[in-house]
Amino acid sequence: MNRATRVPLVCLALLGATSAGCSSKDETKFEPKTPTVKATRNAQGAIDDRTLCDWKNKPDREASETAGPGSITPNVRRVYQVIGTGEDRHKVLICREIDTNFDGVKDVVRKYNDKGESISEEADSNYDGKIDTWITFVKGRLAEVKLDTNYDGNVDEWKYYSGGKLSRITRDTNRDSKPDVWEIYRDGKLERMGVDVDGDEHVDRWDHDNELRRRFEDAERKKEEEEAAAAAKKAAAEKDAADKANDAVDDGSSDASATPKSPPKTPKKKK
Ligand SMILES: [Ca+2]
Ligand SMILES: [Ca+2]
Ligand SMILES: [Ca+2]
Repeated sequence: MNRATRVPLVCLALLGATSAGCSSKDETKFEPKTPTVKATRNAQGAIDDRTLCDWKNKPDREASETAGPGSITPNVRRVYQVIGTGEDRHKVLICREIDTNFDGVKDVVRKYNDKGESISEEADSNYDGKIDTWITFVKGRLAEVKLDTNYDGNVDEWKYYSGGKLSRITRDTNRDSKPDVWEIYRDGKLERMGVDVDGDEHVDRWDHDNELRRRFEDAERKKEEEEAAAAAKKAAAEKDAADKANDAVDDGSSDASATPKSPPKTPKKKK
């Protein structure tokens, strides 16, 4: 009895330490004979990890937990839908959620269709317990990202993608939940920016050149700064190397350093 209950706990404890623990077996085999997750009950007792996948009390779904990179305890849960019966019976990954900051609470969830394509992702990027990032995929490709950048619960930035590339961003800068800035992108680069000044959700002014110029100048300045930093670093490294070389010479035979400096006396006076 005692031993029987203890085994899973040992398993759990091993999951993080050794990647070849019980978890990876379950994951690669796709056949968790021991339903890996029976619990939000963890080894200790009752820890609610605030699961974002829908799998509890669903007999046709199975969940498995593994420890991702850098985690000691299982922080990744995969939920599978069981499809078919008998010989046809197989499992499809429909949901994956991760505790990315290892505090025991799940903060990113991605959902998949039965073709294995991503449908959506949600994330609590600042770990305050509220979702602030919503991503939508179309045919498995990134299509839309909605962000609550000030974490007040309202979306204030919408990013739209076409063919996987950023095509448009709209922003709500005055916090009235309506977009007032439009940015149009081509080939992933900002082409023009429009501003709604009077709040009727129509662009009143296209800041075409100004914005482009600003971005260009920003990029240029950044480049210059990086180059300056690189140059400074290089100079420091060279100085360091030169100092070392000098030290080496000083430490070494002084004859060696003396010889090349003083050229051989020129026997000029021949007459
Ligand atoms: Ca977390
Ligand atoms: Ca949040
Ligand atoms: Ca607005």
